[in-house]
Amino acid sequence: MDVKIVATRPFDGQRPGTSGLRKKVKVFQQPHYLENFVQAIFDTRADLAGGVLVLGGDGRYYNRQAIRIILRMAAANGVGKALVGQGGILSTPAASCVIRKYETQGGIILSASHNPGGPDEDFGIKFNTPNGGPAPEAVSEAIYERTGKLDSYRTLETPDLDLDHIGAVRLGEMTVEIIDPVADYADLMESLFDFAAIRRLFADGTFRMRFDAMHAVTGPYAVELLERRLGAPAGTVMNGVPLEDFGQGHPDPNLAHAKELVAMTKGADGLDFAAASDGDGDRNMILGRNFFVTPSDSLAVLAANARQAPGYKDGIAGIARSMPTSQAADRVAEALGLECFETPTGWKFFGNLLDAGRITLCGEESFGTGSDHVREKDGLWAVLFWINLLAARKLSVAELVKEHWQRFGRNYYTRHDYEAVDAQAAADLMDHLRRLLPGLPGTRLGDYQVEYADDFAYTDPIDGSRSEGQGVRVGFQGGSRIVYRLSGTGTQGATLRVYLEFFEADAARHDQETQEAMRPLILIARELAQIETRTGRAEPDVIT
Ligand code: VG1
Ligand code: CO
Repeated sequence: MDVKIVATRPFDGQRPGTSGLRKKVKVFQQPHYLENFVQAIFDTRADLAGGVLVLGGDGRYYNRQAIRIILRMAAANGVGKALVGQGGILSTPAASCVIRKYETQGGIILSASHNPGGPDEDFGIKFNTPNGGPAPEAVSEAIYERTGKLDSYRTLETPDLDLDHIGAVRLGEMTVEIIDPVADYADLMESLFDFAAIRRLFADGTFRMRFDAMHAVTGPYAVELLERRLGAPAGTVMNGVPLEDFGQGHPDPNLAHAKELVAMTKGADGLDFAAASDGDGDRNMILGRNFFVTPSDSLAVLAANARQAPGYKDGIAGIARSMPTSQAADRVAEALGLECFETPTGWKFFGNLLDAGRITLCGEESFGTGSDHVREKDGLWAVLFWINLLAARKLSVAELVKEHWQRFGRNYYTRHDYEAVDAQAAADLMDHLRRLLPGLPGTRLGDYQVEYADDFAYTDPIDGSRSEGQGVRVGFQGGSRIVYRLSGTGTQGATLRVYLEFFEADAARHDQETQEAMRPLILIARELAQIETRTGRAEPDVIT
């Protein structure tokens, strides 16, 4: 094996964000850019030499080229074996499943998740540790530090490998095993949910649903699970063929980007159930007839009903949610006498709690829900969980959620995003808010009395690691909140996220339109942060 040592120089800005390194494809296509980051992974993860690496991505533009670059480098860096999804495909939760199942030394996932794909759009790479989860901050930081010092990387000069046929081939001294990207994951799903009950629901013929794969990675997974293993009618999965540019869409399962699907749930004749997933398959949106389930409510409803699914029949340990996620899950935890954790944004912060068995379910307001079955959020898992609940409880989506609100109260919730704003203006806005913090507690903003105001910091209860500057929280008496933070996944300027939550205990007031019910809080949030004066934006770009 002739290892080629290629001279290189560090690039600025290879620090991973909320979920790996995400940049425009053009940035990744610069000579040595991807290679440097990958070499930094091999340099800092010594056990990959002689070990097993999982590799796959969401199929977006540049996925195949990147896989080939990484495979050559893996062989040149002494990796013993690479497990690669056929065609270079592995959804993020499936990659996590494979890393865990085969007890590998980690994985590299290629994805920019819900960001658009194509030659002028986004690409991304992240390293997952042997527990199957996204690298914790200390690991990412070590990789980043290494990128600043590199002067060479290792690769091979070999012809392109065939990624499309299942089986093992050699690359230098490394074995490359092309695996079925769906089978292991589908088996895991079958072990968690009541497939017999779900099959009966579909066989009955009255339950009508669609799953929108948004031309992204979940198509083959959803067809296998819903149409093949569970017997849903052909065509249940829409946009099921993964495309490099996601059909020029924005593979983000929310009310703004999955319009066609949402329309199918409207009216007296609307679907009973509809769901969608994102580019890499870790997000989910849940809809019923004329009904949208907020991701925060979804986590709370799954937690309250978990015993209905065979995989959780003995009950759950604790629950965790990211800080901006609504406190609906906290109310369930309290009622069930479970521990509840509030973590910074990003799935990596759930890993230690899951590994330690302190939590079983966790979620984020950004359409992310998951459990201890893998170490990533999992879109299809959430969809199957919901179908399992509908089959077991024999209620509609709306009935299930309304029943939940009756019992626990309703946490009205919305997120307003201001995208691609000037980065300096966004940083100044956050500074302005931080300066206001000490003076806020005890003051009144409109009808709301400020109870606390802080810049969220978190100490991991398992390893004691500390994460600061995780977003500004303003909490009001009665449980309402405003949270501000800047996105760590965007590739253009800054994205300001404003998260709003308003608690209503009275069931007679649970049927208000969300934006209307939250209007006073929305206006307070805009004024307090001086959003229009500082960013020039009178209205958000995306409301979810
Ligand atoms: C966003 C979401 C966050 C999520 C992250 C990765 O991050 O807010 O909750 O964990 O995306 O999800 P940010 O920093 O842009 O707010 V995914 O599906 O993009 O891997
Ligand atoms: Co994603």
